[in-house]
Amino acid sequence: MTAPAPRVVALSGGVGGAKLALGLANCVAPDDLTIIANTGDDFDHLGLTICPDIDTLTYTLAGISNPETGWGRAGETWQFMESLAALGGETWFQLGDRDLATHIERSRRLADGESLTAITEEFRQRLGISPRILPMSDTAVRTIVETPDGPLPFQHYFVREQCTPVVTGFRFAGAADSCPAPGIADALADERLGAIVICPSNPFISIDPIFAVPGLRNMLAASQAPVVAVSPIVGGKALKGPTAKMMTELGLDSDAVAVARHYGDLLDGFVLDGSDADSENAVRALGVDVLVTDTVMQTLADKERLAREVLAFAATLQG
Ligand code: FO1
Repeated sequence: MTAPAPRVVALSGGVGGAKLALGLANCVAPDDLTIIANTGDDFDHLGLTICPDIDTLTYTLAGISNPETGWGRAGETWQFMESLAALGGETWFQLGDRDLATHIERSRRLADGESLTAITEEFRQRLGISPRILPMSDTAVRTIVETPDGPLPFQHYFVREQCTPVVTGFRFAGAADSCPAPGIADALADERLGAIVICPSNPFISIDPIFAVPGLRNMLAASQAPVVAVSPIVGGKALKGPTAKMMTELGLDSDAVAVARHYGDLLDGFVLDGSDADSENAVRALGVDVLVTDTVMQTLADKERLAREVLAFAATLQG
């Protein structure tokens, strides 16, 4: 009797995280993958509750995400946006007609008292997605970006201001009153858990909000499974988004070592891109094991290969 396949928990936010989540979904048995989604990017807009990182994960895993942007739906039409503009509505945050259905139905269900976990579960089943997607919390936790000109809600920083403002820090409003969504504690305490994967997401805006939920980081640290992070920095810069710019503005080196250091004692393993192989010893000096490989995911095969390599690496760290 061979041992049952190991279960996997992945932490993901943003487009980069969703890419590896898709790779993991294609190489882990359907019921053995749980993805904890960042909800710090969420915001209330046009009277709707919008959860971009849950939607980016859901659409990516369902194969219906916009291949150019990584967020929103493929094959979108923009009648709603055009009509909204004609009425003088806010159109800086682009909501396609298909994507709009998600926000309207989620907002209706939330107003009816359904939990974000239950809504996310229903949506992923209706979209035929196998892995479980759990929001980090069912209560609102909102990333606030501190800038010299005052605090900005995340999407105002990221989209409306196009990441231009200098970042001096982050706050996670609501975190103190939040708790991990149902299912997270059990998933992280599961004896069959073989790996906890921190996807190549921005550590500050996609992963730190998850750790801001009281108890969640400790659940990860207490898990018997190894924790492996994939660097979101390749060759000293982020493949997408403001990670390197933020790190510089926060007075950090914008390199992969600084990301490993940021995760600190949580990590058992860190995955470096080949272009950062010269950082291997510096990461090992942190007491973290290292896998050096090609972490750039362009094709589906790239995503699946990286996922397999990360899980094989985690297996060497088990025990
Ligand atoms: N990102 C943009 O840069 N511009 C947009 O207009 C935009 C709209 C949008 C709509 C729905 C959605 O789920 C995501 C959207 N994003 C947009 C991405 C969003 O800002 C995410 O927070 C980022 O992907 C980082 O996680």
